[in-house]
Amino acid sequence: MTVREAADLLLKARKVVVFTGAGVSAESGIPTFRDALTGLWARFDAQALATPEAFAADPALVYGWYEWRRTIVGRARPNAGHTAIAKIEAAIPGTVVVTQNVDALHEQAGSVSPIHLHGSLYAPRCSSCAKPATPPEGPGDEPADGRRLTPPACEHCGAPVRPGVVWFGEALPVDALEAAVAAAADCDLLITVGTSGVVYPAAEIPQVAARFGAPVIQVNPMPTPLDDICTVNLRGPAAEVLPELVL
Ligand code: BJW
Ligand code: ZN
Repeated sequence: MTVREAADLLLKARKVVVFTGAGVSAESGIPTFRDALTGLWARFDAQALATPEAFAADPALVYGWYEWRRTIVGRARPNAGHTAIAKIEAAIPGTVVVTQNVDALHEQAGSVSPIHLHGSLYAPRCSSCAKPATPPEGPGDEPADGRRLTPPACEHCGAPVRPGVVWFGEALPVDALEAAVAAAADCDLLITVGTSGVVYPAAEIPQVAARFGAPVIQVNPMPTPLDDICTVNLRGPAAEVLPELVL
């Protein structure tokens, strides 16, 4: 199927779920996780940085790494892919954006209340009492002393503040996951953009839509394990393909 045939599916849809991963922000200059060479997990050890055990063992290493990530994200701007998604949302009121990303580029492009399945770099919280910590202002400063940065102490209980993201082995926010599953089960079109589809339970979202009979459009330059459930596989970068879908 071509982009035009995919665009026809979109024209007919009334309840759309747009499910995004790191690839949608790649052209904004934010590294993905699993792309060869440039992906974060090609250069850094996920077990040493993105697990609760890693934070417990070395809070400054983990906190500093996330502040470095926040610096990159804070300087990035939404690209034509984020803008096209906001355009879909404006044109089709029953659109729900579900993202695995911890940046805020969907919001900056005009998407209203995207569901963040894996949390946000802008929602730090206490690692012990879980109360929200004061969000840092503006882009983070590059941590001095390599990337290590001692986390601030919680103002309620004194425990270290942690990034408000979902690490491996942690449960996803229940409300977010339930809302995403419900939207996927109820939609009449799901568009999956820039995700490798290997991280669960998030990768269930497009599969739920397909199981409930909705067509699935995938936008990704590379094949993924989701290819087989997709009605249309559009192989290309999000910032080029998505604007063609919403012409
Ligand atoms: C472009 C592009 C362009 C490039 N345009 N596209 C079932 C089976 C096996 C394992 C599990 C399972 N169920 C659970 C697990 C364990 C684990 C898991 O899934 N592991 C697998 C990796 C093996 N899952 C978990 O641990 C989850 N928690 C959990 O299951 O809890 C259970 C529990 C229940 C109750 C109580 C307690 C526990 C949590 C997962 C958390 C994931 N966290 C991360 C880090 C977030 C914070 C941070 O930012 O550091 O989330 S990992 C990382 O992967 C991040 C992402 O959101 C996530 C998904 O990655 P994404 O977005 O797909 O990026 P990439 O890089 O993988 O792919 C990019 C794609 O873009 C590629 O396809 C490119 O081709 C494409 N692309 N340029 C369009 N221009
Ligand atoms: Zn606390």
